[in-house]
Amino acid sequence: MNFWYSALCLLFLHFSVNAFEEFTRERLARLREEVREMFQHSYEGYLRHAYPLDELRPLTCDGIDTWGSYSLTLIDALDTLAVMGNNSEFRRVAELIVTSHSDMDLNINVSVFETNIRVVGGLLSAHLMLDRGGAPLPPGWPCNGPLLALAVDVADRILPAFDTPTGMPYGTVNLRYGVPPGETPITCTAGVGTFIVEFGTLSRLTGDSLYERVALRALYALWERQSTLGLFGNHINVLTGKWTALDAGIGAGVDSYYEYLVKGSQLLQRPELAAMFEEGRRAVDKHVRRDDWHMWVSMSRGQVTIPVFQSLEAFWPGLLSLVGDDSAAMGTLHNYFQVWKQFGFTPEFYNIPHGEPSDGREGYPLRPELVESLVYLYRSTRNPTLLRMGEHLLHSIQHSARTRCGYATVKNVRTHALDNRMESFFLAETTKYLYLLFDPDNFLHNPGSSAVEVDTPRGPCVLHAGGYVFNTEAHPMDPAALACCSGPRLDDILQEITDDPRHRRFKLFGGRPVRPRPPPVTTAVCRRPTLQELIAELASPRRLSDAARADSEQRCLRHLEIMRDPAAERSYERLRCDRPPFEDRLLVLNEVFTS
Ligand code: DMJ
Repeated sequence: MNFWYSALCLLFLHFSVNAFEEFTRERLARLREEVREMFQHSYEGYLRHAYPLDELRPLTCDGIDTWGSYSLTLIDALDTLAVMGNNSEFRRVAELIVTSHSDMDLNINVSVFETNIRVVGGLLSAHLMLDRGGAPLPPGWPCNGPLLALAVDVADRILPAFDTPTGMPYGTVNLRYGVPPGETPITCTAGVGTFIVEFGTLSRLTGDSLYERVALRALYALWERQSTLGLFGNHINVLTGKWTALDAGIGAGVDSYYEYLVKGSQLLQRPELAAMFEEGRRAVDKHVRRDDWHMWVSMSRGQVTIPVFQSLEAFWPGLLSLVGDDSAAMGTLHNYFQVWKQFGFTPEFYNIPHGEPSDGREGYPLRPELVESLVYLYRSTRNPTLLRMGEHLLHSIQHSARTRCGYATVKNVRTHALDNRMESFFLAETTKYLYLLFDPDNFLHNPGSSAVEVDTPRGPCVLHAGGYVFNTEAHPMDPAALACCSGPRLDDILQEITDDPRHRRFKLFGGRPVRPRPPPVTTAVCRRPTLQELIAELASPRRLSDAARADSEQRCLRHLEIMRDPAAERSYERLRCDRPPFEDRLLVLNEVFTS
């Protein structure tokens, strides 16, 4: 343990002692209610002034279509209603979305990334929460249902974007016609590597492995193109596989690629993805990290190119906590929180050497990343200082961003002037994470102490046993539901245990005749982990044994082979892809660091 970490711990301990005295259950309940009111105020503002458009404009109190034309805020906010226990509204809106979006056959160009994380992710998560939200359960749930069908419909409409020689997707797709002619082939790294959580969920729930395979292929395509330092650039040409923006970092344009290696491995029990993250993180620590900051560096040489901290990077401490490294997470979080305290918000870009927001990037669009990290770290450490930080964040937003009909983007963190925009992630993420921070007993924090049994066409299933994996838009996925719809049936598990001589001696199922076992039917790309591996993984999810790691590397190689087998894929009509017009390329340059 180095000197600075020890000093930091003492500092935290000092605050903790004070904070511990302050954070009674009553105080937590008050904070929770304050967050609920914050959500309710902006949600109602959206419904009253903006629905069915995508977003509320919180200064003019009207609405606007932004990312598509699919009532984005309503879909993005739906599962937050269930998380906060507003079941009647959850039920009403779940039905409304099914009836008002019978399909997504819309002639609109949308971002493949945003549609996936906000719409597909939002629909899947709401589908998996139907029972929690007190909604009627459709026949075959959780492996069936109208919200799942709608998520499949949307995913099918963005799939043509992945029909490229590299397997990496275009950034834009038309929901009716596929990739627009002349579409630029330049996509940011996160735009390539942020699908495995949603697509894996789709595959495991529906039994159609296509989605998971497509997402994995894109992840591996990126992985193969890492620099000799083990770093990833910011933008890549999905037709040629050549990097077009060479700055490596953990913020805008790259962020959720790292996030999905961790979350994909946890949700889908794919240790090879965790191994990829660990390797990627080693390179980040070696070349991108400077003390507890992260800068932008050249992906090939490692020298600093842009010495800024970006507001989006604040998810990183949460991710580190998720992989079990709370000490590194605390150090970095401390730096980010100091920036928040300096201005009352984190600006989009903060120039580290100058200690100032970067010109033109002084805004705070109500982003969730800092409070997201607080949630993971608090869950892991129970350090009440983190609650105090959360309270500080909540009151900054209350103080400066609240308007008559919602909450507004802060245009400039120096002056706290406001902009007429409330992104849908404010209701999907920022308010949800704040609520979860102050609600330690929320079902989403279940440490595995309770579960629910449901009857499904595949037999009895245990759901809501904890271990929820949040997509990058804070839409939680229940891993138990995935196992329920695609994993071995209870009968198979009993059979496996009965067959195993190590278990037979316990006479667990003494007297039960051992039936000959048919070969396992798998829908996923790789073999399923054995029961023993699953148990070992559940008992110690953060540690991979050497044997497991070696096995995961083998599996990783096998995936690559499978992914390269074109015969194994469903084919799409190849879409014409002309050289992008000059304006489009300029637009892409401008997009660097703006996602
Ligand atoms: C969200 O849409 C997601 O969290 C995404 O990964 C990054 N940007 C916003 C929130 O800041």
